[in-house]
Amino acid sequence: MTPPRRVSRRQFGIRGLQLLGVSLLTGCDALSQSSWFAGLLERAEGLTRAVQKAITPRLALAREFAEADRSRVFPGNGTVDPSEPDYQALTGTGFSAYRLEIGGLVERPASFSLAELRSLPSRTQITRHDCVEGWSAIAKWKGVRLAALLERVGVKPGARYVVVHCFDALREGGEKYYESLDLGDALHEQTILAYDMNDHALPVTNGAPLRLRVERQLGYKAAKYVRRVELVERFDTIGQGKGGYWEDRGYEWWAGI
Ligand SMILES: Nc1nc2c(c(=O)[nH]1)N[C@H]1C(S)=C(S)[C@@H](COP(=O)(O)O)O[C@H]1N2
Ligand SMILES: [Mo]
Repeated sequence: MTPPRRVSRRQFGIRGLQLLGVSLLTGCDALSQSSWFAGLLERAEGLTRAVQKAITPRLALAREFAEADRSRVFPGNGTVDPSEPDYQALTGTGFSAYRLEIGGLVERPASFSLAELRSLPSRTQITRHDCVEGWSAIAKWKGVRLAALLERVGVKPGARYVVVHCFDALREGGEKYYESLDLGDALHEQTILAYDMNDHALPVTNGAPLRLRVERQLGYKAAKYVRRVELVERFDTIGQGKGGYWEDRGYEWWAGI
């Protein structure tokens, strides 16, 4: 028999996700009254910072643009053609054998083909990508909401961060690219794993077949060539412990724009 406490916690989590979805449409008030969300933000940030201070900026949408604002050229940056053999094997078949894996602190570890990902709740948005190197570009992105995926697999109560692992290393044989978000950003309405860019399948240059879009942070958070998503309580044992490839090399973990 399942202990009653576990059942209620789990139901709480599912209800919380539904609540979040509804509240994003109805505004901040209902959400700020949700102790589940308040608790989530505190856990996600590991801070006792006043919730009212945390909530507004965390829920705000990044600016969205019109079709006509899209950049004629959207550069590729960092890795633009992963040389890793397991990635090359996938490009050879048009990514038909690709599966996104989701594991770690989830109730139901799973993997998803691109067709399955395309059948889940999606979002389309035209946003501006800002790279720390000093360039910006606007594109239209369509992808599965990370919140929808997390709802599918069920987030365990101890989970605090979503880590995204990629196929590529920037130097041959070097550390693989990775990034991490707290649950507040992972569940944000505009946080998607994008499979389309400007109405076409994402090109290899920009992260095929799947890349993260996290629109209120700098470009290096937007991990390309996503292979695996892992829910963790802490990330200090991953990579060099700072939560991302560039964070391990001195960039900020919270890269708000
Ligand atoms: N896997 C992976 N993701 C990555 C990078 C990378 O080198 N590898 N570079 C990052 C940086 S610094 C930027 S600015 C953007 C570039 O995305 P783009 O190639 O679509 O312009 O991807 C980010 N995500
Ligand atoms: Mo960047």
